[in-house]
Amino acid sequence: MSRDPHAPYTVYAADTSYFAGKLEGYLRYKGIPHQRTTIDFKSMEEIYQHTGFKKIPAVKTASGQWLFDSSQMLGWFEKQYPQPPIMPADPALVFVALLLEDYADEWLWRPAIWWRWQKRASCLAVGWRVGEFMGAGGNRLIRQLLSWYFHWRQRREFLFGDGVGRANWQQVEALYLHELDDLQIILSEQPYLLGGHPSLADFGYFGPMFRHFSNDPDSGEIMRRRAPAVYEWTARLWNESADRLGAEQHWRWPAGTHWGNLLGRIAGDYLPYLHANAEAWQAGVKRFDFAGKSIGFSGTLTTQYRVWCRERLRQFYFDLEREARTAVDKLFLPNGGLASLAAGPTIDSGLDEALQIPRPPRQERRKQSLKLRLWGQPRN
Ligand SMILES: N[C@@H](CCC(=O)N[C@@H](CS)C(=O)NCC(=O)O)C(=O)O
Repeated sequence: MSRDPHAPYTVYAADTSYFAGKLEGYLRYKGIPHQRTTIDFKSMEEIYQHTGFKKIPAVKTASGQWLFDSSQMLGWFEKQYPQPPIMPADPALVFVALLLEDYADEWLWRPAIWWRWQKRASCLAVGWRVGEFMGAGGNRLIRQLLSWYFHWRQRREFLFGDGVGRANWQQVEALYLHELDDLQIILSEQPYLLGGHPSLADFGYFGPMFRHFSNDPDSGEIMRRRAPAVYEWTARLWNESADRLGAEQHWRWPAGTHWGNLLGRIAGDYLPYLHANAEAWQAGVKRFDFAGKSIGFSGTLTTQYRVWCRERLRQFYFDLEREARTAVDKLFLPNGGLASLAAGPTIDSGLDEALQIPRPPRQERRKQSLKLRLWGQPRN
């Protein structure tokens, strides 16, 4: 019997969802008592009413409180179930884990959308699944219409309406292949990204790698052939249990050219992007042009949530003791450095309050614009 007063948890999820896969992987690993419910239009409304975000995963506790946002939830669950921690003992490595989680959450989202909705077999298969759970059930026509709608909406929202076009689609596609090539080497040498136990970095990567890349027909076959160690890791993590692994943890500091490549993408592309996004947010502009070291986007949408992501990372980075900060700086220096993370004064996302969890059940109804009703809330 669990002694957790909040348990059992009801997890609102879908078996196609990036972030629900990330959370479920974590809950299974920790053996946290939960039951899973697949969302539909009605439950998305319920989630929105209580959390203010029409997104999954969301969790209802036994006493009716609400949790949401996978990063916030992993932090909250770690406080309820601290052993064994998913954060390494060394604060410098904790920073690396946080950064890897954030990069996997936000930067690998675009290639995951590309490979799912731009490739024919994947978009047909996943569209059909989404159509089923979003309320069509056995009605073939509605299911087909929903499938087309999601196909159109995701491509518009995250690809062609967000700076992807003729000039850069090949680089977007290749982001997946680069990850595979580097992770294949790392995961051939050790069971998890930072050593013998899963860390926050593994759960972060689980988002894109599990429900999208390993599962969708087109990217899945590429993973099996090009990076079997990554494919094996997806199943290993899904089937892992903290009890089985035991309490003694061995962490490994990232080293080697494959890590260099991966950290180089973070330092050369992702962190400069986060910086440019935060500056655009502060200037109040809706879109901005971005040129990173290996990829650029013209007219990409400014995203408030990613201003918050950068705020969190900066806070952790600046709070590091001198020795840990030096270790992190040294790690990134040959790969482009962390200047874009540290640059300028803090830019406030204004999202801290809205992302606080847990949330008590809400009695008052939230009003919704027509756009929110029809288009949903693909972005935070
Ligand atoms: N930052 C959030 C992102 C959650 C998110 O974007 N979830 C997607 C599914 S993977 C969603 O619910 N999208 C709503 C929609 O597409 O309408 C988290 O970490 O949980």
